[in-house]
Amino acid sequence: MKKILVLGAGGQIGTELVPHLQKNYGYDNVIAADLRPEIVAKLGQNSRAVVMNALEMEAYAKFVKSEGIDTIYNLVALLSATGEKNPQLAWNINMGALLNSLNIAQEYKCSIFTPSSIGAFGENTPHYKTPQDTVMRPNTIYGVCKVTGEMLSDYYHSRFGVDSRSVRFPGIISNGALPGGGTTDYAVEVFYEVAKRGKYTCEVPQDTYMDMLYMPDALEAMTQLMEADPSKLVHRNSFNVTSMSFTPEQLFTEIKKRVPSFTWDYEIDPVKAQISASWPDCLDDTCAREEWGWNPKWGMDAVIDDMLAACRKKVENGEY
Ligand code: AKB
Repeated sequence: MKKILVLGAGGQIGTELVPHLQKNYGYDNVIAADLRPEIVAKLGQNSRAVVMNALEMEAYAKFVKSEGIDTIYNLVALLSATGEKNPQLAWNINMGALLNSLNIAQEYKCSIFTPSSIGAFGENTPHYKTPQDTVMRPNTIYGVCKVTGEMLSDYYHSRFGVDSRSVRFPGIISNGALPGGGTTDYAVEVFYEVAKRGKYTCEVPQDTYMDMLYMPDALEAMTQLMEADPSKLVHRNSFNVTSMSFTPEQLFTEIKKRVPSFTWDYEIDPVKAQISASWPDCLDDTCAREEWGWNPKWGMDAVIDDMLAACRKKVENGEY
């Protein structure tokens, strides 16, 4: 049986990954870790939870050893838009947490999952059906960290035998915890704002295509890849995965068909505009499908219906 540590468990992915892992591997076999005591207190209501700073190597290693951890999900990261506000901090946090995790994984023979991102690509990458193996010259510090992280994780696998695996996440749409500091966040925020105010101001240009995934598919991607037969994996760090691609204007138009009173406008954030223009319009995820059976279930229409219902409920319950 696995003994799993989720680092950065209080974020958008972690808050839903922890219960997903508990369901698959048992409540007692999953430990949620986060830097922020107030978040850990909240996580502790539904899981084993500890305060941990992934940059403090000694305490991190001691914990992994004492708990007999054999699988690490390293979700620690400053996202793309926040990263541009403080590139040095983004590098220190994103790479520090990854390097410590890889060294600990090597020492204690843990498997390790670290998400990469569409942010690993840049403006010179082919934007349509972006191949698995292609030009990777990102224009953000977040992307630089992701490409470096992919290469470092592959290096630890080939050099030290560490079982490192990863997917390149597009924007993840979810209704658990709000994302923070990403370029794709608009595709989550809009649902909350439709439910609360009936209107939304978008910072990403109206005609910018980006890939998206719904959280249930993102969770499946992580556990499915971590369970995949290693002999079938040609790639490891990292796989393209996607289930839909749309522009803000297309998303808002679809929402309006369901909520006729919904209105929106644009106040473009130049940083988000530049970042989103440099990212792929749509990925080719054939390798993930062929090597470990990636097969997402959620398309745009079903996601919109589900998000509208979930966010309405949140507003009714005073949770947003
Ligand atoms: C971001 O927008 O920074 C993230 C991502 C696509 O990696 N959601």
